[in-house]
Amino acid sequence: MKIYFAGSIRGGRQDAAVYLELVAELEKHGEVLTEHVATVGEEDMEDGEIFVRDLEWLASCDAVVAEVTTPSLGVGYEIGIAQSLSIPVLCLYRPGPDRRLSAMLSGNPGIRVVEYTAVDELDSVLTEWFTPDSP
Ligand code: 6K6
Repeated sequence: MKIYFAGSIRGGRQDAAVYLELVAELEKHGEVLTEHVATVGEEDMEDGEIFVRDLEWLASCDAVVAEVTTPSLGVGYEIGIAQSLSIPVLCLYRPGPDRRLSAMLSGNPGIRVVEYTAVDELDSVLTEWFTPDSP
Protein backbone atom coordinates (compact mmCIF):
# COMPACT_ATOMS: atom_id res chain seq x y z
CA MET A 1 0.00 0.00 0.00
CA LYS A 2 1.54 3.31 -1.11
CA ILE A 3 0.17 6.17 0.97
CA TYR A 4 0.41 9.82 -0.01
CA PHE A 5 0.21 11.91 3.15
CA ALA A 6 -0.80 15.54 2.57
CA GLY A 7 -0.48 18.30 5.14
CA SER A 8 0.03 22.02 5.17
CA ILE A 9 3.52 23.38 4.49
CA ARG A 10 3.25 26.99 3.32
CA GLY A 11 -0.33 27.16 4.56
CA GLY A 12 1.20 27.10 8.06
CA ARG A 13 3.29 24.64 10.06
CA GLN A 14 1.42 24.77 13.38
CA ASP A 15 0.28 21.14 13.02
CA ALA A 16 3.68 19.69 12.08
CA ALA A 17 3.89 17.72 15.36
CA VAL A 18 0.50 16.13 14.61
CA TYR A 19 1.71 15.23 11.11
CA LEU A 20 4.71 13.42 12.64
CA GLU A 21 2.40 11.33 14.82
CA LEU A 22 0.12 10.62 11.88
CA VAL A 23 2.95 9.50 9.62
CA ALA A 24 4.07 7.06 12.34
CA GLU A 25 0.52 5.63 12.43
CA LEU A 26 0.27 5.46 8.65
CA GLU A 27 3.55 3.56 8.43
CA LYS A 28 1.76 0.66 10.16
CA HIS A 29 -0.46 0.40 7.06
CA GLY A 30 1.96 0.89 4.20
CA GLU A 31 4.77 2.94 2.68
CA VAL A 32 4.35 6.67 3.24
CA LEU A 33 5.72 8.42 0.14
CA THR A 34 5.69 11.92 1.62
CA GLU A 35 7.27 11.73 5.08
CA HIS A 36 8.93 15.13 4.45
CA VAL A 37 5.55 16.84 4.96
CA ALA A 38 5.97 16.05 8.66
CA THR A 39 9.60 17.11 9.01
CA VAL A 40 10.83 20.49 10.12
CA GLY A 41 12.32 22.90 7.58
CA GLU A 42 12.16 23.05 3.79
CA GLU A 43 14.02 20.76 1.46
CA ASP A 44 16.60 22.28 -0.89
CA MET A 45 14.53 21.85 -4.05
CA GLU A 46 13.11 24.22 -6.64
CA ASP A 47 9.34 24.66 -6.50
CA GLY A 48 9.02 23.24 -10.03
CA GLU A 49 10.92 20.09 -9.00
CA ILE A 50 8.70 19.70 -5.92
CA PHE A 51 5.57 20.00 -8.06
CA VAL A 52 6.68 17.41 -10.62
CA ARG A 53 7.93 14.95 -7.97
CA ASP A 54 4.83 15.25 -5.80
CA LEU A 55 2.44 14.81 -8.72
CA GLU A 56 4.33 11.68 -9.81
CA TRP A 57 4.02 10.28 -6.29
CA LEU A 58 0.37 11.26 -6.14
CA ALA A 59 -0.39 9.52 -9.42
CA SER A 60 1.42 6.39 -8.22
CA CYS A 61 -0.18 6.05 -4.78
CA ASP A 62 -3.00 3.75 -3.67
CA ALA A 63 -4.53 6.13 -1.14
CA VAL A 64 -4.31 9.75 0.02
CA VAL A 65 -4.58 10.70 3.67
CA ALA A 66 -4.84 14.47 4.17
CA GLU A 67 -4.70 16.31 7.48
CA VAL A 68 -6.91 19.29 6.67
CA THR A 69 -7.15 21.20 9.95
CA THR A 70 -4.73 23.89 8.77
CA PRO A 71 -6.09 25.15 5.44
CA SER A 72 -3.58 24.75 2.61
CA LEU A 73 -3.87 25.53 -1.10
CA GLY A 74 -1.45 22.70 -1.90
CA VAL A 75 -3.40 20.11 0.11
CA GLY A 76 -6.68 21.20 -1.50
CA TYR A 77 -5.06 20.91 -4.92
CA GLU A 78 -3.72 17.43 -4.15
CA ILE A 79 -7.14 16.27 -2.95
CA GLY A 80 -8.75 17.51 -6.16
CA ILE A 81 -6.16 15.76 -8.32
CA ALA A 82 -6.52 12.53 -6.33
CA GLN A 83 -10.29 12.61 -6.84
CA SER A 84 -9.87 13.17 -10.56
CA LEU A 85 -7.62 10.09 -10.64
CA SER A 86 -10.16 8.04 -8.62
CA ILE A 87 -7.69 7.59 -5.76
CA PRO A 88 -9.44 7.13 -2.38
CA VAL A 89 -9.06 10.17 -0.09
CA LEU A 90 -9.37 10.22 3.69
CA CYS A 91 -9.44 13.69 5.27
CA LEU A 92 -8.63 14.05 8.97
CA TYR A 93 -9.91 17.18 10.69
CA ARG A 94 -9.68 18.52 14.24
CA PRO A 95 -12.70 20.81 14.83
CA GLY A 96 -12.09 24.05 16.71
CA PRO A 97 -14.16 27.05 17.79
CA ASP A 98 -12.52 29.43 15.31
CA ARG A 99 -12.54 27.33 12.16
CA ARG A 100 -14.87 25.51 9.79
CA LEU A 101 -13.86 22.94 7.25
CA SER A 102 -14.32 23.94 3.60
CA ALA A 103 -17.63 22.78 2.14
CA MET A 104 -15.58 21.45 -0.80
CA LEU A 105 -14.47 18.73 1.63
CA SER A 106 -17.25 18.43 4.20
CA GLY A 107 -19.90 18.47 1.47
CA ASN A 108 -18.01 16.20 -0.90
CA PRO A 109 -19.64 12.76 -1.23
CA GLY A 110 -16.53 11.36 -2.92
CA ILE A 111 -14.21 11.63 0.05
CA ARG A 112 -14.28 10.43 3.64
CA VAL A 113 -13.90 13.10 6.34
CA VAL A 114 -13.15 11.99 9.90
CA GLU A 115 -13.14 14.42 12.82
CA TYR A 116 -10.79 13.69 15.70
CA THR A 117 -9.10 15.37 18.62
CA ALA A 118 -5.95 13.25 19.04
CA VAL A 119 -4.06 10.84 16.79
CA ASP A 120 -4.41 7.95 19.25
CA GLU A 121 -8.17 7.92 18.50
CA LEU A 122 -7.56 7.00 14.88
CA ASP A 123 -6.38 3.41 15.21
CA SER A 124 -9.67 1.73 14.33
CA VAL A 125 -10.58 4.35 11.69
CA LEU A 126 -7.31 3.76 9.85
CA THR A 127 -7.51 -0.03 10.17
CA GLU A 128 -11.03 -0.01 8.73
CA TRP A 129 -10.17 2.47 5.98
CA PHE A 130 -7.09 0.57 4.81
CA THR A 131 -8.92 -2.74 4.72
CA PRO A 132 -9.25 -3.68 1.02
CA ASP A 133 -12.52 -2.48 -0.59
CA SER A 134 -13.31 -0.41 2.51
CA PRO A 135 -12.53 3.24 1.43
C1 6K6 B 1 9.87 19.97 2.46
C2 6K6 B 1 9.57 19.93 3.82
C3 6K6 B 1 9.04 21.07 4.11
O1 6K6 B 1 9.02 21.88 2.92
C4 6K6 B 1 9.52 21.18 1.96
C5 6K6 B 1 9.67 21.73 0.57
N1 6K6 B 1 8.36 21.99 -0.01
C6 6K6 B 1 7.55 20.97 -0.35
N2 6K6 B 1 8.03 19.72 -0.40
C7 6K6 B 1 7.19 18.70 -0.68
N3 6K6 B 1 5.87 18.80 -0.90
C8 6K6 B 1 5.38 20.04 -0.88
C9 6K6 B 1 6.17 21.16 -0.64
N4 6K6 B 1 5.39 22.24 -0.68
C10 6K6 B 1 4.14 21.80 -0.92
N5 6K6 B 1 4.12 20.46 -1.02
C11 6K6 B 1 2.94 19.60 -1.18
O2 6K6 B 1 1.81 20.42 -1.07
C12 6K6 B 1 2.87 18.56 -0.07
O3 6K6 B 1 2.56 17.30 -0.61
C13 6K6 B 1 1.77 19.04 0.87
O4 6K6 B 1 0.76 18.05 1.07
C14 6K6 B 1 1.16 20.27 0.19
C15 6K6 B 1 1.33 21.50 1.04
O5 6K6 B 1 0.96 22.64 0.30
P1 6K6 B 1 1.16 24.14 0.89
O6 6K6 B 1 0.34 25.00 -0.05
O7 6K6 B 1 0.62 24.17 2.31
O8 6K6 B 1 2.63 24.43 0.85
